Amino acid sequence: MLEEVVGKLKNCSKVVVLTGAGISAESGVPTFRGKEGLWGKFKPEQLASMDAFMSNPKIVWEWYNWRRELIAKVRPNAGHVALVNLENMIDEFTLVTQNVDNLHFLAGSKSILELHGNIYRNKCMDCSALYEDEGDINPERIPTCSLCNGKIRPDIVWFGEMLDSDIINRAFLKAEEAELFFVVGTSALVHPAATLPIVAQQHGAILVEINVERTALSDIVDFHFEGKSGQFLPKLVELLKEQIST
Ligand code: BJW
Ligand code: ZN
Repeated sequence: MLEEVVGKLKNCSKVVVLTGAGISAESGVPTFRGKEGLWGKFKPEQLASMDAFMSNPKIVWEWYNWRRELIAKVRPNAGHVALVNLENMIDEFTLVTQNVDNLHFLAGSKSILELHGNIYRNKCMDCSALYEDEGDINPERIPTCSLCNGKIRPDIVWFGEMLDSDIINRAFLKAEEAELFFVVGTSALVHPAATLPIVAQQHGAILVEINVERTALSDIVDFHFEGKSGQFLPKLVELLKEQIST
C-alpha cells in the first residue's frame, strides 16, 4: 500500500500536508485530545478562549508559560525532518499546520501556513498589534499595548476566533489545487482546518492519512496508515528517493 502511494506521489507536482499535534508527540509535546492530552487535564474553554482570558488572564498566561518552557526543551523529530526532505523533492509543496510549537520551522520546512498561530508570538488583545520580543510574560504584571493599552496575549487562535483570513484562504486554495493531500497526526475535529482535506478530495486530490488511530476522516480517505508519523514519514521519503533515482 505504501508503494502504491509513493508511485502516485512520484507523479505529483502539487502536494499539501496538514499536520496536527500528533506529529510533535514523538518530540514530547502533549496532544490535545485523548487520555494523555492537554484537554484531559485542563478545560479548553477555561484556557483557550477570549472569555477565559478576560476573566482570568493570570491563569491563561501561567498555562502558556508552562507550555512555552516545555516546548523550548524539545527538538523536531524524524517526522518533521522527513517533511523537510519531502518539500525538497516536490515542485509545489505546502505544509499547513495546526500546531503552534514552531517545530516545523526549527526542522527547516519553508513553505508553512500556521493556521492557529505561534506560541512564541504575542499580540494585543484589542487591536492585534504584534509584540514579538516581549520575553517572558509575568502573569502577575501582564504588559499592555503601547497603542491602545489592551492586555498582551499569546498570538494563538482560540475557540470561537477567526483564523487569519490570508492564511486560511491560501490554505483552501492550495487544498483545491492539491493532487495529493496528506493528513498527519490530527484528530480532524477542529474546523476550518478539518474541512481542508474534504475540500481537497472534492477537487480531485488523493487523501492519505497517517495516524496512530482512526479519526473522523478515516472512513473517507483513500489510504489510511496506522502508525507513528516519526516512523512512517521517513520510510515514505526513502521509498520516494529510491523510485525517483530508478
Ligand atoms: C499521532 C501520534 C503519532 C498521536 N503519529 N499521529 C464546524 C463544525 C463544528 C464546529 C465548528 C465548525 N466550524 C468552526 C467550529 C467551531 C470550532 C470547532 O472546530 N469546534 C470543534 C472542536 C467542534 N472552531 C473554531 O472555533 C475555530 N474558529 C472558527 O471557526 O472561527 C469562525 C467562527 C467563529 C465563531 C463561531 C463559529 C465559527 C478556531 C479553532 C482554534 C483551535 N485552537 C486550538 C487551541 C489553541 C490553544 C493552544 O494551542 O494554546 O488549536 S484547539 C486545539 O485543537 C489546537 C489544535 O491546533 C487543534 C487541533 O487538534 P489536533 O492537532 O488535531 O490535536 P488532537 O489532540 O485532537 O489530535 C492528535 C492526533 O494525533 C490524534 O488523532 C492522535 O491519534 C494522533 N497521534 N501521536 C501520528 N506519533
Ligand atoms: Zn493594542
